[in-house]
Amino acid sequence: MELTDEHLDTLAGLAIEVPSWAYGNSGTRFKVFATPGVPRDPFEKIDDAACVHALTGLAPSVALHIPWDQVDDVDALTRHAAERGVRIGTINSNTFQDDIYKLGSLCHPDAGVRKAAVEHHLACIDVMTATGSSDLKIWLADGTNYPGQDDLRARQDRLTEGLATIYAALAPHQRLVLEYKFFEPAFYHTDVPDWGTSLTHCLALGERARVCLDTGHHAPGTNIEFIVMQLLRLGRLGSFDFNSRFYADDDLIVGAADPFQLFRILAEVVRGGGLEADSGVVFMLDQCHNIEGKIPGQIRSVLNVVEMLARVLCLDTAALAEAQRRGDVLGANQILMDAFYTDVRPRLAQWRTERGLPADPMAAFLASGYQERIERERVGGVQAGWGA
Ligand code: AOS
Ligand code: ZN
Ligand code: ZN
Repeated sequence: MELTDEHLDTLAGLAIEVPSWAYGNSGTRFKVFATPGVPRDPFEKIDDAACVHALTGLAPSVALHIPWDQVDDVDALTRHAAERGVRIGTINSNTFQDDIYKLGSLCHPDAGVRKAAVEHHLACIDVMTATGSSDLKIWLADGTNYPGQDDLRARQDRLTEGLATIYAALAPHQRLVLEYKFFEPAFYHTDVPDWGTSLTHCLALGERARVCLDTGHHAPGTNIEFIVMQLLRLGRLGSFDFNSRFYADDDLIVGAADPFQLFRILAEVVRGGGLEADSGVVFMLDQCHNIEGKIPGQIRSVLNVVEMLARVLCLDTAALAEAQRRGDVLGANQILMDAFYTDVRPRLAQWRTERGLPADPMAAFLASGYQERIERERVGGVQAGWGA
């Protein structure tokens, strides 16, 4: 099927949240390469995010990480975002960079460390209230490296208690989104390793607790679209952290490593109602651009998501359902593959022009002079995570 006007209306409602940390320098434990022009503070990260939104029309909000994006005047940052045509989105907590968290945070054996971790989350909720953000995203680096190092079950009990205290502090319109990850930085066990564990905690917490699915956080070969289907079916998919991976948590550009996997994931999103306004599913990027340009990396990511979603919308769902009913194995598969192989790019370029946007946002960025200007004006930009 071709892209219809109705499909394009659906795409116009798409909102892809960008992460503030994508605009700073990042790297591996071997080396962080400095990129000229990277932001010196959270205000400049917002500026770069606004540039991505201005060129794509699909990235209206920016996720912050606290304390990386902590500023003295949160109201000023919120106003700055509005002036630039974007808003502040998900607030990500951080209990993995301070020495006290060496053995964990909410699961730590010491009650004093657990208290500090809870207090950090309460401070994040204060930021949410000031910025008007509705989601608190918790990704915990908690885990152990050696069997016997700590009591696995006691750590779950501590986690339950800590999360309950944080959840109780949320305002009625605010949500807690719990991200899982199968390993790293801990290598023997992780306290929230999978969607089952995250979901179990969310169900215990209440209606406003949901699972965050980071596409890079699964063992190789995991059927991620099945997890998407199940969480949507249960009404507990809170957000995506989109990225792609070849090996571990690579945080590469979404759709770069395995475009077909992104198609399959988005097909389940559409099938499960995840695009509906009331679905409560936030589409966020969680990426680092270690060797490529930061802003072009984000533009490419936004375009990859919209392009793959457009292909999903080309799926002839009626024909697919009929083929499935007939038990036509190869026929059904072909209908799905036909959608995947549809070239939607010319129509999307035209659509952007119709919306007053550049047909080719990447080319428009390169021609805009923005990169040259920030390279001139910003000296001493920061490493992702250590700004402000
Ligand atoms: C960590 O692996 C998770 O993906 C986090 O969502 C995120 O990448 C981190 O908090 C940002 O550094
Ligand atoms: Zn993530
Ligand atoms: Zn990750």
